[in-house]
Amino acid sequence: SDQSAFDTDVWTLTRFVIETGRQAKGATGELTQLINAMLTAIKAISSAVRKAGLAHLQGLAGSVNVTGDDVKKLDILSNDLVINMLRASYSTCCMVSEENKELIVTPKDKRGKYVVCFDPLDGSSNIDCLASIGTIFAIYKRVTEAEPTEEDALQPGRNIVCAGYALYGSATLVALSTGAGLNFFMLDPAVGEFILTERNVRMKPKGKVYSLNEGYAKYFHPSINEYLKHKKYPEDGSSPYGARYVGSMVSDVHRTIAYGGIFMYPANEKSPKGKLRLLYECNPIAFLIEQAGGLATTGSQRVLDVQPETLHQRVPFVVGSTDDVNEYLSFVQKYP
Ligand code: AMP
Ligand code: P6P
Repeated sequence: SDQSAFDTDVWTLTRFVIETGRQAKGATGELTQLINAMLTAIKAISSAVRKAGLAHLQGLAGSVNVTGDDVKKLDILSNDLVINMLRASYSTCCMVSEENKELIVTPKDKRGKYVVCFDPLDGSSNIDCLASIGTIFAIYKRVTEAEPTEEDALQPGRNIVCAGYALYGSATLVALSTGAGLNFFMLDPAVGEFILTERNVRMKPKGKVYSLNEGYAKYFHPSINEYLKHKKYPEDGSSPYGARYVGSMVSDVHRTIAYGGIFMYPANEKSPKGKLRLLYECNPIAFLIEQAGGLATTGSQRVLDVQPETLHQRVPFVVGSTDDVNEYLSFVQKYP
């Protein structure tokens, strides 16, 4: 309630990032600047998402994005916010967005040493039914010297310097890691700041929930359907798993981190590489899941070890509690 004691020494995300920046030897403050610019964009997106119905931001904007999804107005607004805030932070040399087919090169006079791959509003097909949606990003150091090129963005996820997601759910949460563990922050709309709520989040080694779109069962590889059969009719006397699927990845992933279990978007006959994009959906989430002690695999290799070839490439994606992901991998072995 508003009568609760006012914390006069509160850990905001801005303060947290400044603190970790001060502890980083030789840091110039550029990454801190970049993270805080992303947070400003996220606060503005959160505000727009919560006003969408009132501000007539819902509904098709009449175009489709590079991967053929109908683009809704909030998508465009979110994309513009992220690009403009990051560009104004003087810390990026180029960016990759789900909404832009080509690499977004930062104007010379505004360039810095970082590359940001982001999905400004993931799960946007859920906007009109008010299901939770999210923003996902991964930050890398550039690898080229002069003009930025796609090479700067086509780095394996193990090179990530910082990654995070925002979840616009019943509250607005940011999950963030710069490689020293995963931290959760909740937006206090009264102050307009994200407050540290959980430090160094650790996932359960095994959960009780599986999460995937079983509407594709007809097209799944046998290893998937055999694994699901084991979850529903366990022969070893253990209890069957529950099923949860929002269809908005940030929601499904956040629940998997918070409660344990497994989230899957595997390949299927109709999408031989699955649906989720490596650079701005799978790599950032895989980085965060590993920071929380979980696993992230394509089914044949660690997600963070995939060498990207194109900006919008897709990979099969299975993440979650170590025991659950390893159990799935045992079915991949058993049913090659
Ligand atoms: P900078 O010179 O500020 O771009 O930082 C150089 C390196 O120091 C970054 O690439 C990070 O590895 C580390 N670093 C800088 N700022 C932070 C921060 N706020 N939190 C964690 N690590 C940081
Ligand atoms: P399907 C949303 O469009 C998204 O990109 C992810 O957020 C989500 O996990 C997936 O697609 C849902 O796809 O095929 O189950 O509707």
